Amino acid sequence: MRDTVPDLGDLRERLDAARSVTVLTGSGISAESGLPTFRGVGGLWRTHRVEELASPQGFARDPRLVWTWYNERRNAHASVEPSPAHVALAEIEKRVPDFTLATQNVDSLHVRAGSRNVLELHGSLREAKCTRCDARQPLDDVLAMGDAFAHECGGMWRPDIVWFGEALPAGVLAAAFDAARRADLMLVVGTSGIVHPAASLATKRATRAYVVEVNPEETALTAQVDRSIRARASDVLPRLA
Ligand code: BV8
Repeated sequence: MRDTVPDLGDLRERLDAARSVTVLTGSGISAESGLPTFRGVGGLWRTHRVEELASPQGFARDPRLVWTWYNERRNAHASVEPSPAHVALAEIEKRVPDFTLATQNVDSLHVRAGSRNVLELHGSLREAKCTRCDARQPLDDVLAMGDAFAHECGGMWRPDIVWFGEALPAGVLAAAFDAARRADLMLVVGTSGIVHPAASLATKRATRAYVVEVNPEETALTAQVDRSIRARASDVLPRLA
């Protein structure tokens, strides 16, 4: 049974009046494209050993296992399309003078949907980097190499994403906090608000914006946002666009 259409209240008016908007997204918005989330039912972390996959230690222990997992995810990303929710955010961006989209997702769906000012807080699966030098190349080219993940410098190729215990790209994180600080309105869409420092962008320490969460479930941020709309991204964002 389709959710009742949620009442947006004054959110449209707030969006029209906002000069500066920052959006924080997580895997829930990509659930609209058919990709699994991390912690939900059927989520990636329900069926995989996270510490062995999304950590430098796990990669050092078994690089082939980690590459296999990210290859599967890369293929899944390539097999889906941006959802109406992703497209709606790209539409909204065109109407807002100062718009920033900070995403925790590595699936490139916001970029493919046409969003321009996208801060990929946890990197993306478009590129691979060397563990030893600063060489980079398209991730698909590394996968095409088959088993030889070794780089000529003696390092190994790895996905250019942020694993647990790793710092987020400094410039990207600073830009995200700057955007949160400037924002009049913040939308938090499809994240459980568990992973830091990304989640802290939506807390009152980081922003003075009016913060609206869009999520079918309660999250770690629900208690501290100004408004939590209990709905899916596709039930709300296209109506804002
Ligand atoms: C760092 C890799 C330090 C890429 C990811 C104790 C307390 C606080 C923090 C910590 C702690 N112990 C350790 C930490 C730090 C740790 C952390 O936050 N751990 C958590 C688990 C407690 N953070 C780190 O390690 C970060 N680095 O702190 O470094 C440092 C500093 C300087 C120098 C050196 C080191 C690194 C964090 C990044 C980790 N990498 N992924 C990949 O494989 O994808 S995190 C992973 O979780 C993904 O990136 C994902 O995006 C992210 C967050 O998950 P969500 O996106 O929120 O997904 P989730 O499934 O949880 O939720 C989905 C939501 O969608 C749900 O709420 C659901 O209801 C909703 N939903 C479902 N359908 C819909 C929907 N919503 C709307 N519409 C729908 N249709």
